[in-house]
Amino acid sequence: MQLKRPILVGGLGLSASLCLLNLVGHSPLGLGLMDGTSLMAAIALGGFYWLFKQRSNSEVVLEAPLAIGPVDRAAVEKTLDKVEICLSKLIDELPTQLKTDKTAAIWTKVEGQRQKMAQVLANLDRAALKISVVGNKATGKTTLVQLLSEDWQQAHRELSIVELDGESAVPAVDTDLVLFVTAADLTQSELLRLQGLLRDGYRVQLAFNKQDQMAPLDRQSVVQQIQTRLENFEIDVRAIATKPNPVKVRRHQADGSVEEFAEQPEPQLNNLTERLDYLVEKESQQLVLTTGLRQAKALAKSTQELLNAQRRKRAMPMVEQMQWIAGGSAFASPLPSLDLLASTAINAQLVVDLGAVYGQKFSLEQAKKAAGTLAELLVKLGLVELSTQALGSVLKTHAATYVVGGAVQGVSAAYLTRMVGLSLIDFFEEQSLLAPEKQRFVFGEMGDRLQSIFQATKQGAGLQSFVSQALAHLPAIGQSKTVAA
Ligand SMILES: Nc1nc2c(ncn2[C@@H]2O[C@H](COP(=O)(O)OP(=O)(O)OP(=O)(O)O)[C@@H](O)[C@H]2O)c(=O)[nH]1
Ligand SMILES: [Mg+2]
Repeated sequence: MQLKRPILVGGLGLSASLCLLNLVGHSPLGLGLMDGTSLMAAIALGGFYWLFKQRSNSEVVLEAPLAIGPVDRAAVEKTLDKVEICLSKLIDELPTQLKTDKTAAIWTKVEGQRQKMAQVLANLDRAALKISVVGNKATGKTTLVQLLSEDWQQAHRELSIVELDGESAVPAVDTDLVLFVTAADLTQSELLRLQGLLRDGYRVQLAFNKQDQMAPLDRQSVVQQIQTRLENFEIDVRAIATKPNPVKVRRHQADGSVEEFAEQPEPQLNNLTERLDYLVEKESQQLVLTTGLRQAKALAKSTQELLNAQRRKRAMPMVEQMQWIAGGSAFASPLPSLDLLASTAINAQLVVDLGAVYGQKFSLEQAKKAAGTLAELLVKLGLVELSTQALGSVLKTHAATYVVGGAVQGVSAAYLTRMVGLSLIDFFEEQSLLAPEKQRFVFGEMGDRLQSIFQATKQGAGLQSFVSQALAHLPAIGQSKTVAA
């Protein structure tokens, strides 16, 4: 019985999938139809690939360069134009009923985005700067803020300086300069935080505090060390001591005795205040424009996310429709190769349709190739195998159901189609957040995404509820219930 319908049943699903991949010219292992031994090898390879991926992810690599070049007003305006285009698209794509119903929640959101756009523009002309002081615990942030406010800030009254608590606090979006305080060579987590700040478009100044705790020679080598680490980041480093430890002073008296007392050295802040003077006097407008650009970009992102949420509402029913078509055809088809051709055709259709929802045009040729690549990934990562087994055992627990031959195939095909659909939506959404020149529709790079979507769905009652839905949607399997009763 099983041999007649080998598609997606246990390990045989794998060989059938490989057969298909061969048909569409995508044999991942160059083996075509496989026997039992090579099948095991393929499964093992899938596992190996997974292990390998896990390992290579564990090391943190700092990306460079991230520094921001000079910003002009036109760049901010251009980004705001994009926000407006995105809002127009959103409105344009609204279902007719929402388009006319101005009380709908989406219109409040659109209005909110427009107000923020006006605010960004208005803020470009301000004179007051905002500095946020960040850094690890007890590096001297409070002492520094206090010192600056007592002295340096008196000459720059329009300026505000705030200390952020916590080692991962994110500065307010209207922060013009982040003053990052460290008290030693930068740790990996500090570097990551710096990198995050730069990626988010903040201008950063580094203050290396507690110089008094170091011998003069060490001082220099640590400063150099820090500068080397920051080479690609264009971040300036200033060595300071906001509250040097008291030093013991011995004074020889006229009578020959020695008097010993502790003296509090003056704070060493000049290095930093010189630099801050320069920034406030010469770079103030740049700092404000950089903040404006960052705000405009944040607005572009949140607007694109609004658009994506709207698009997802159209995309999900498409995925659902396709998954039941895939399930139905896999269940009904007498020939495994036909089932598989059907499922690739369905996935290709999904690429075209979902692409269209997310504003990406794919030819049928491109879509077929993409579907082949995705099928290849599913096999290579062992996901066909895993889900077929998992769904098979869930089906067995449906005691009321007499599971006819083909039920596992049907449910699995539907499930795989759903996972592919969800991954594509995720992929298109992520791409939409990138600048057009950075968008890359390389479907072969969707492996991690497929893995995590499978993982997320497998947890909890995901599979169980999917099987219940499948039994309701695949009529032939549903009928078999009466056979059992
Ligand atoms: N030796 C030395 N100690 C300093 C210096 N600056 C600050 N300290 C000391 O470091 C400790 C922490 O200083 P704070 O200014 O409270 O540091 P902080 O970063 O605000 O600390 P949290 O807000 O708790 O994270 C205090 O005991 C300060 O006296 C310095 O230049 N040299
Ligand atoms: Mg503090």
